[in-house]
Amino acid sequence: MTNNKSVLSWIEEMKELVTPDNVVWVDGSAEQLAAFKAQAVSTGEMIKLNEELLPDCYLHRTRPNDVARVEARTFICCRKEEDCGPTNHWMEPQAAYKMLFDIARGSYKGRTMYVIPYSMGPIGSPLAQIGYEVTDSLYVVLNMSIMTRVGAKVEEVLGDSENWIKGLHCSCDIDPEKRYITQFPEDNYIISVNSAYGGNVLLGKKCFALRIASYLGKNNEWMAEHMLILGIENPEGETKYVTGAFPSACGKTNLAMLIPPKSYLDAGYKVRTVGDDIAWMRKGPDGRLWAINPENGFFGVAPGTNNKSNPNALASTRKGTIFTNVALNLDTNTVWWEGLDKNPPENAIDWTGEPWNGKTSDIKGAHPNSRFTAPAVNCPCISDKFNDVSGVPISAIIFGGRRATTTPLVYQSRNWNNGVFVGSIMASETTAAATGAVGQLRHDPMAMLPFCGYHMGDYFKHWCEMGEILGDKAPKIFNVNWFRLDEEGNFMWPGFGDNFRVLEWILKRCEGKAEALETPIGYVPRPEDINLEGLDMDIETLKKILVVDKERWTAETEEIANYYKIFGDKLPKELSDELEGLKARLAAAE
Ligand code: GTP
Ligand code: SPV
Ligand code: MN
Repeated sequence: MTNNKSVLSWIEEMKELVTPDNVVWVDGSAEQLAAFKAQAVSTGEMIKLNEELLPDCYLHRTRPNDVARVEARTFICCRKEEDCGPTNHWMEPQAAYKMLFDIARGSYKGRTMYVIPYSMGPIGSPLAQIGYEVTDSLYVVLNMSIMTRVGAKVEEVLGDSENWIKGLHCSCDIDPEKRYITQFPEDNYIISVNSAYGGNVLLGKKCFALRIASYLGKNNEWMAEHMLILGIENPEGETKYVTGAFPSACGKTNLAMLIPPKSYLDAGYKVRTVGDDIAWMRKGPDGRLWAINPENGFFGVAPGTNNKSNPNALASTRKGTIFTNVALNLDTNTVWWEGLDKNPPENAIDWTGEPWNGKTSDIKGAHPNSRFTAPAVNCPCISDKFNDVSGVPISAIIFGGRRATTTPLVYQSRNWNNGVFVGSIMASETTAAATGAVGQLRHDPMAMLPFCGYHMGDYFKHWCEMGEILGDKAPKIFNVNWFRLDEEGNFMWPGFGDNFRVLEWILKRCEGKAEALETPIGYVPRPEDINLEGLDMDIETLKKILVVDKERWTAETEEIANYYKIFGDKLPKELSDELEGLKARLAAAE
């Protein structure tokens, strides 16, 4: 426990508000964690899985109405409504505090208040930030203990500083009508009530590391992004790092842990994972952009994860992992989800807690947004720079979405501002990671639509400013799309490990060693520039997914012009100029 006055006085305030029966300070020790797990098992909050097959692993089920982020109930509570912007929901801070404190008041009665001191980023990194989360959920405590660095060491580093983020979580009745996920960027404050689903309640993750941190970054020349970070080691032993921003459930975890095709492995290429969801980046002493992963674990999508699609992710979940909303195999006391293997259990319990026969049932055993919370140290390909306080230097930034048409497999932007434009016009089909319809195309600039803690127009401006700060040392910016469909609705690109073929072209472009065609949208590889060795794919299909279709892109520019209107005079001139440039190049094209 700390002597920090600002911490102690806030904890007192919280105690008076939520009136717990007792208070437990999370110290991060193995003994305390073991006791928490035993307690969660004794109350049924978690189910202990087969200790031989899945040592120290647990299953948890949330309420069926509480399985994903709720964007409609997520609010940015800044003083001026105009600072929140058209893509966020706003609540006036004083009114919000009152309403939320009314919901929170007395809600820990008969319960324990857990106080979690945590660090986002390696403890002691100049890029790391400290938070306190108060919660009445052991599930939250145990997940935070995997996803962040928790405990006494964090408090030592904080000392008596007032520079930390407040987070209050109250489970209440898990009432969806009273569910609110709120961030107060000007007060470094987060309040989340009536949910127990990861993205809504692991307050270090989206609430702090993206919404609050993006605001902090804007004011202090750094960036908090919804990005994976990976290292690619070439046969000469040099490692280059790239980041990638794809919307929720669009392939960050998969790309971050990919295994290159055999010919590359034989040649000596290796991929190393630094992060799978969030990157904090700032200019380093050498002028380049350096990134850290503020997290300490992976909160990954379970369905579709298997030994072929992502063996590294699967291996990461074999010990010390919490599974949420997957099926329970009663014969083996292990877990199962759609796409794990072709052998669903017959004697099982589905994610809602009902008996389930995977061979005969036509309902799903696992929720489409079921997740694993796995320690990063479990990952067979974790980078040796994972805990490096300086982070890693970034050579390329990759944007990407889920687009059945229009966007080619890969293209390179013309320069930094054009790259910011490419990020700003991202559109992607919605997924089960948030509540609401799935498969609907929507704009999701830089994959930050649900996560930007301030006005998206100011965010675009911040990106342009970072380009000025970095100058000619700025990473090159690319866009990818693994999700092009043919007429029958099949993916045209094999994806997963074969995405390495695209990464190779990207890195070569950064070094000036690969050819490309200049098109109106940017530089696209010629079909022969992508290595298809060992892949059962004909060059005609590749040609099709590299095409930049003038008519579709002309229609797209009209769509973008329309979308840009919502930003009003907050749209940076750099981006309206880029749009005009694209229109002109399309008009001049054959
Ligand atoms: P969040 O954790 O929600 O931010 O998601 P994420 O971006 O890390 O997504 P993840 O890597 O877990 O991918 C989610 C879904 O995309 C899974 O259903 C994958 O099977 C699918 N996916 C990932 N990579 C590819 C790919 O290269 N091709 C295809 N077709 N599907 C992919
Ligand atoms: C996402 O939805 O982008 C996630 C999962 O990474 S959550 O933590 O729920 O936000
Ligand atoms: Mn995410």
